[in-house]
Amino acid sequence: MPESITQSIETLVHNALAELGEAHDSQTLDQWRVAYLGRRGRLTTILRGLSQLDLEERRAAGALGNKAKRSLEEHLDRRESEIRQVQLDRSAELDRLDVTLPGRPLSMGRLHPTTQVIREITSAFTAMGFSIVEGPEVEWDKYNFEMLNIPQGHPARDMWNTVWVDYQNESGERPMLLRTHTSPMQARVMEATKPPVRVIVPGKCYRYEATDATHEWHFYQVEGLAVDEGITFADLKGTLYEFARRLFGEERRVRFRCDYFPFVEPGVDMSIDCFACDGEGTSGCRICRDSGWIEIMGAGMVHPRVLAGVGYDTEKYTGFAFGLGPERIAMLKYGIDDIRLFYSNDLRFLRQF
Ligand code: FA5
Repeated sequence: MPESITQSIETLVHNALAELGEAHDSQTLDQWRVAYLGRRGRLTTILRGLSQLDLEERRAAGALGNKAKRSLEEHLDRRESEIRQVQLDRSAELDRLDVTLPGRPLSMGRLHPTTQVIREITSAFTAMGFSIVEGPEVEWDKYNFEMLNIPQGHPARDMWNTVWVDYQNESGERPMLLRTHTSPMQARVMEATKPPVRVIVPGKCYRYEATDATHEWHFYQVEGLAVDEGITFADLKGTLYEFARRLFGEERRVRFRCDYFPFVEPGVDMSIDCFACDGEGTSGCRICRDSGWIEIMGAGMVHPRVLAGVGYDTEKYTGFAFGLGPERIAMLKYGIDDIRLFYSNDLRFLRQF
């Protein structure tokens, strides 16, 4: 074998190993592999040139070339694992955890005060045999007004300032609105079920109103409806009295006064005695404004026209209904003096509950 070939293979191996020792990342290793061992690499080029030699020389030079190739490959593997180990050590050092450090406190979420009060209200009624149903917030005039004995043009419509939806039907009417109360669900539930009915309906309502400390333009209501044979006003009073006792405590007194809602007859509003001044109406009571009583809901016996409207036999069935405002109840329970705090998303307020 010619001396020059042995020499150039040995020089190549020497240079290659020197360069390999300088490689510190996988990208440089890859470039090295291509330069020396690739299809057009330096060693491959030398081995290709052996074809001009005679058989004996070719065999000896080939063996030397292959030995050099194996050696370079072994060195490459070794260098690769060295580099990997250095990288691992470095990242272990950088990501080192001090397990003795105290943990960061977790910030816990909590239920909105309205949700908490709605849950208290609904569980008071479910314990008395009512089941919970929900209904649409975008409603038809038919359910929000007409089926509740409030026809077009009825002056009682002014009791509920309405947000109308910009939708027109083929007859040019605009019958779609954001429900002003949860009472439309009275009609929807009765339309879909035969008596006996015993439901409560928590849900959101909207009114086109200026806001103040006790009025929001969007707020919640919880509606109640019970219809069966022989239901009387005494059942209404007993149910609501029990509700007030469960929510506000044994010692609370309850007062019913006449009120007007077109879908009940007779209609009432229900108040509880003020727990801030113990019903004394002492001068300066911020909660009851010196009256000794706090109004919490409207209620009454379902109007026979509403029962007839859903096809119920008014000779056979009677019922009562009520609608209360959970935010107002939360305000009373927790002494909150402005309803607008509920939905202004101020964490200082929300974290108190
Ligand atoms: C009604 O909405 C009737 N649908 C209630 C009813 C149901 C009567 C069934 C008879 C039978 P009213 O507008 O008074 O009634 O509202 C009922 C309750 O909703 C109020 O007592 C109050 O707690 C709450 N509420 C009414 N308007 C607002 C408002 N703007 N912001 C916050 N809460 C309100």
